[in-house]
Amino acid sequence: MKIIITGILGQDGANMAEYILKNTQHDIFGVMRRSSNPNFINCANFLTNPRFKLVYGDLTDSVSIDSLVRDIQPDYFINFGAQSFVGCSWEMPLQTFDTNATGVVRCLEAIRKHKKTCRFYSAGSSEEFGDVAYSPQDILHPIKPRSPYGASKASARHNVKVYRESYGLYAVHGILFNHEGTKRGEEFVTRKITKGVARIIHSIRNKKSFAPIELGNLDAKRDWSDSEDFVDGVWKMLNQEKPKDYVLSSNETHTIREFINKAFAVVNIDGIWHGNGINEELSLPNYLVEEHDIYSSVLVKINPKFYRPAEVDLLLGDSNPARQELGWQPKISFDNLVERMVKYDVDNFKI
Ligand code: NAP
Ligand code: G4F
Repeated sequence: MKIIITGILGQDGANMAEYILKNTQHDIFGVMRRSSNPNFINCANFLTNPRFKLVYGDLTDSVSIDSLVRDIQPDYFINFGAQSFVGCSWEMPLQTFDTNATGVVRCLEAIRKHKKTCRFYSAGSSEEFGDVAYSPQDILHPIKPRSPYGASKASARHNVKVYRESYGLYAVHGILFNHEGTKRGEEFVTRKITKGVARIIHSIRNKKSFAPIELGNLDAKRDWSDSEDFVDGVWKMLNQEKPKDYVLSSNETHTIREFINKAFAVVNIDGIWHGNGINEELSLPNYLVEEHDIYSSVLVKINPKFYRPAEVDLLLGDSNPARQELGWQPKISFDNLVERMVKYDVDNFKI
């Protein structure tokens, strides 16, 4: 079997490739877009695997997507490629829509024309639920996006349904809640925090002053899981008797503030919160400042530039249908996830 995976240099694409290489005998064609200085760090474990091949393609370029499907004749097409950062989707609404929404139509059209039996995965998002109507959110929750990113993913969802019903394609749009890990991009809040904790603890241990981690809205709640658990769920979604969309989530929700507390606790720092709104700060307790003989003590401060024009305040998923019908079961808890990310970033810290 041949599998096309877009977004291969990103978090989920690389984890999916590792999962498929380990659990199947299939060949993978990992799609990367042309970039002047690509970063292969997430693919280090499989770049030279004989069952893996890197190919060029861009979701905004119909010719490349069409040619890939025509020439490779894939059995599965897993589309993880996206402008995936909600925060900058207001600055780049057209590029976001072209990649995330029109890009999915380009994939579906190529499959319809050249390989109708190819199974297609579309990377949907809990951002589609936006200002949520109820909790926990399940697959029937109304689509109410709050960002150009959320709107682009909602549009992709509609087209996956249209192509499934019009042409009989095996196409699914998984609604995945936030998922993280050691391959997570550094602009996302979890990795920004764990990298920041690593930088700060390194400074403290070397008796050097440090700058705080600057963040936006700490009250938002997210349902966080591990990406490695989720690629297993995606593969199960692609291998049902009939195509059906599912939610993948941890079924728990936590504030950004809770994530920060857990992350500092991993390095034995129990910070003290004080102030409100844009003046809120997390500081080192005095005994640690004195013990380590350092000048700086603010661990986290607010920078309003990280607030968004519109926020998704609460995400909490209901993945029980995926657990019952697909037999999917996540293995990594919230505490394990934070600990794994912090320890990885502390161990791999470079100035
Ligand atoms: P990611 O780490 O940002 O990876 C996205 C990948 O897409 C990157 O490798 C990027 O390439 C590639 N890409 C961007 N524009 C492209 C284009 N025009 N053509 C081809 N490739 C392009 O994201 P992720 O966390 O792995 O997420 C995977 C997918 O799941 C995305 O569609 C995301 O929107 C969706 N999703 C993620 C989450 C989550 O919490 N992680 C939750 C729900 C849905 P470069 O490496 O060149 O930048
Ligand atoms: O880590 P985030 O940027 O992730 P967000 O916006 O929830 O989106 C992620 O999850 C979606 C699924 O729900 C995916 F579809 C999407 O591709 C992506 O993977 O922000 C999480 C929360 C937000 O409420 C944000 O306002 O953290 C808040 N936040 C507070 N300070 C911050 C910051 N986010 C970022 N990125 N940077 C900050 O400094």
